Amino acid sequence: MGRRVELSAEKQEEADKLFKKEAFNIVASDMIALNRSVSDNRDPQCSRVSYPKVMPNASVVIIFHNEAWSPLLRTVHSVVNRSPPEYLHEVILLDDFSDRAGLGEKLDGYIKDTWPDGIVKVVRAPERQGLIRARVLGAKAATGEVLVFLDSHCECNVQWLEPLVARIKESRSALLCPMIDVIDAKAMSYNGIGAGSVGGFWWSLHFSWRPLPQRERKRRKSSVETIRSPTMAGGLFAADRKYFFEIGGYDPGMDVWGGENLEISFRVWMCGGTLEFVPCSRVGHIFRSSHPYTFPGNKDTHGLNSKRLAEVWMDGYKRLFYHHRRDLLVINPQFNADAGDFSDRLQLRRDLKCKSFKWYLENVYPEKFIPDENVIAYGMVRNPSSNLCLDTLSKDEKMVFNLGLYGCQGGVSSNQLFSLSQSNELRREESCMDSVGGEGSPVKLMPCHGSRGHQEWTYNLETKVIVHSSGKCLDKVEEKNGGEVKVEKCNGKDSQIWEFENYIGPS
Ligand SMILES: [Mn+2]
Repeated sequence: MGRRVELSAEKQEEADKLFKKEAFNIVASDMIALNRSVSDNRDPQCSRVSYPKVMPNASVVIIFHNEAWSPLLRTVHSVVNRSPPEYLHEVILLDDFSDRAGLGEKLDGYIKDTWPDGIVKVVRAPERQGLIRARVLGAKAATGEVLVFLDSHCECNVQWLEPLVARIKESRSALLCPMIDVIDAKAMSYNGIGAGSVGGFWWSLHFSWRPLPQRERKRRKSSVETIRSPTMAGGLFAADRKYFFEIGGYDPGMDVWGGENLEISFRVWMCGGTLEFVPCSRVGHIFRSSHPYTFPGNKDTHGLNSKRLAEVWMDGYKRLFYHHRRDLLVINPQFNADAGDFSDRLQLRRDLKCKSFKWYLENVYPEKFIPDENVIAYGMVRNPSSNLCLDTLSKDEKMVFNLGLYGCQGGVSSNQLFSLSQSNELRREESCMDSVGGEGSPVKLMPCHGSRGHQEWTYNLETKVIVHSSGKCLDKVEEKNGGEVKVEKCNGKDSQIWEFENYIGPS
């Protein structure tokens, strides 16, 4: 039933040793039945949905490279055991050039013995493809009406397939993501998650989870209805097979891993499709703490793939990506920022008559904060007498921390990009400068709450002071790199003078 595994002290020691290599508890995984059941953790409404008699069939494509035996086979067993045979056309195991023992003849033999009807097929890549190109190879080998991509360390839950194929029957241009449950990498327990999130992104083009927006809460009539999401996390999704190729599959110029999930997300929305999360389809996934495989050539594939996606899909908004990745802006032999030729992808965008990225932001992701549009001021916030600027000091912006100061970097450091929003927040993409208002209390960066109060700041263009809602002025604690900022009684001294790199004014 997906419960946690308890290990003896001896076994635990072995598990800890192997954890470093595998990034999950292989000892516990090997102790669990390959066909274990999991608890049905869907919304109770889901079991009352009735699906049409005739629905498209699916090819489930599972890519693996040196995956451990038990998670790989548990994935396959869960697919076969919990998919109605009439909708499961085949399972394609795409071996991306593994060299781990057991994944060759032993695997072929196990599959032949376990599924003699041939429902599970192994396809082997002749050389290492990387995740992105391997998925395309797997999709090309598939012949079902619907493609479902899964990672090689998943467990499908009860009735996971029916809501996916049913929705594609309704709308062939919908890309669908099952809800991803967490299989704990240490205890191997199957844990349900809520259905309250959608996908977003950072301007650095990393994926983020976002709370379910109000407009989606309003639009949906029941908890079983699909949820529109601006982006997807990546590994697990379903699409009409022909539609998947019509809109360009994956970018074959992308290497190994990274950025492909945002690329396909932007593309499907901009080119007339939709991206939806399906609350009644749940699939568990082992979230590993690191990539247990190698990146050929040690390239920054996430950066280079993201550069391709920015160049092809983001129009002028690519400036916001390059603000984070100036190293990728020019092809500099020192950094190797060559993302290859993407003229085919630009042609695809023209052929499909896709909409602009501005359309995407306005219609699909209107909550997304744009640091330099519709704001009062943006850029560096500089204290002229010290030439120090407000700076995140590279801290993790998903956390709460004291804001810092650092020598001004002439506009080239994304750590120094701040915006004064129309609602008087002094903010980053997701976090706002916040002060409880006490004299000398440090100013923090924390998630924006959008209701002013501790997060309200007004800029006086004449006196160049930044005044907090408490009436106190933004001030320096110490005049040094790494120093902090505070609010203090306004006194007109140099330490309370601030200049914005770009001042536009209230609209
Ligand atoms: Mn994975």
